[in-house]
Amino acid sequence: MFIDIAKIELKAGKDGDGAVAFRREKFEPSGGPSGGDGGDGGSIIFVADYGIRTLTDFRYLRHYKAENGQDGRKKKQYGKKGEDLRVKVPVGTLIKDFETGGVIHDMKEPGEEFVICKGGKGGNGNAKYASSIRQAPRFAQPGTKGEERVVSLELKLLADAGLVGLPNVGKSSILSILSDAKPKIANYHFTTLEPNLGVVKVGPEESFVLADIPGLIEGASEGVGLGHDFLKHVERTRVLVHVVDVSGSEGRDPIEDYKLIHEELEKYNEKLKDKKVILVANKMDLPNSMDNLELLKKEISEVEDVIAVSAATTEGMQELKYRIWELLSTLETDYSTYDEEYVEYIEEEVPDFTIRRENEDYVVEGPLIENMYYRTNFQDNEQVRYFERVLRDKGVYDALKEAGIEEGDIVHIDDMEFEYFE
Ligand SMILES: Nc1nc2c(ncn2[C@@H]2O[C@H](COP(=O)(O)OP(=O)(O)OP(=O)(O)O)[C@@H](O)[C@H]2O)c(=O)[nH]1
Ligand SMILES: [Mg+2]
Repeated sequence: MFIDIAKIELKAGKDGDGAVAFRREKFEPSGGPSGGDGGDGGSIIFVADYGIRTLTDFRYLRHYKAENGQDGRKKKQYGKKGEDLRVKVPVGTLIKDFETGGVIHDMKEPGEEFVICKGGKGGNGNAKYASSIRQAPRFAQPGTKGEERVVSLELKLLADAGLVGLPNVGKSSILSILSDAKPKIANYHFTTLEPNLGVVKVGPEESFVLADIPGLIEGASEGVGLGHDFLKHVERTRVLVHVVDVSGSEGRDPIEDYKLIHEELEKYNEKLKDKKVILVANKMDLPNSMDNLELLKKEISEVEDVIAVSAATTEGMQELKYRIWELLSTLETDYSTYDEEYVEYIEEEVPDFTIRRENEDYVVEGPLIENMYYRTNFQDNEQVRYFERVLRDKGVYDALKEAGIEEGDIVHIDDMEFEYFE
């Protein structure tokens, strides 16, 4: 099985901080608190899209970041929300936690959206903290960080189109020109012993998977030669790219060759005869090819198209690429997701704070502390009191007591030290 894998790093937007502001009005000299809330940070959202067939692009673009929210402003104006970042992934992509390998989500529904990283929540402005006893709050809530994650994307690659034909007709040569694959190419039969898969890029976001299987010979459907075992790959493709040596350089007749392979395919699986076929007349650079091409076109009418190419000069290769793509676009995608047993991803609860001992002292850490701490002005008594109140409300004091703290012990919060008093 061929699996496309990409590791990417994602970072949702941080929210904007709340604002501290006071209204100044003619008839209300003291003014009221008017700081607006910060805008939420943008989230990162995966979108399952049929147009994308592989994870190739994720190997080059590894970092994704959604926009930050803007800070709140005066006059209760909210900060602007950060723009969400939508990232298209192929239908069937498995999103795994990079560390544990656990499956976070299976993008199996076309068009489906999944929020992988939530943006930070906008902080409240001081207007939100006004109350009958605290009429002029001088603090605003800091915003929280956006989620960050490292994930791996995995996709079982299924070939969209399969190259079939007799040995030595140039299948691997064609694959090597159209795709990123580097198959072995040589002038003898059965150079290719195992199927090769390559990703063919068609546009900035469009690509398809092309497979090259070992050459087929008469009796392949009954197991003669090498091709038989690999015909199952061909069964699952949507388009067959049937290659013949149109020059007949090995003393063969391209029309007979086409028929021979066509019959073998049909014998192997009845359904194969219903597959759309593009007939590739390769080796156009060699003598006799022009005449043979005419005969081929006249004789064989059941194919979608006959395309004359030369893998040696690359003539016609672009046309072939677009023709395969065009045909694929008209056909339903028969995707299937991973069938492998997979490990469930268990989300780790991140506690608001943790307490640990460092020698005789106590250290309080965690997102709650970080978020509060970096926006509190410790010169301002009111803000300090608010900070303390949040610590108390969130259970930091209780937790310290539980950890055995006593009067006069030292508590570290970030780079600050406090003496503990009841
Ligand atoms: N002159 C000429 N030679 C070609 C062309 N395409 C392929 N060849 C040559 O034909 C030989 C066979 O090419 P491969 O691409 O290995 O053929 P294949 O169909 O993959 O062969 P198997 O893997 O053995 O089934 C090589 O020597 C190629 O260089 C072409 O368009 N013109
Ligand atoms: Mg080959």
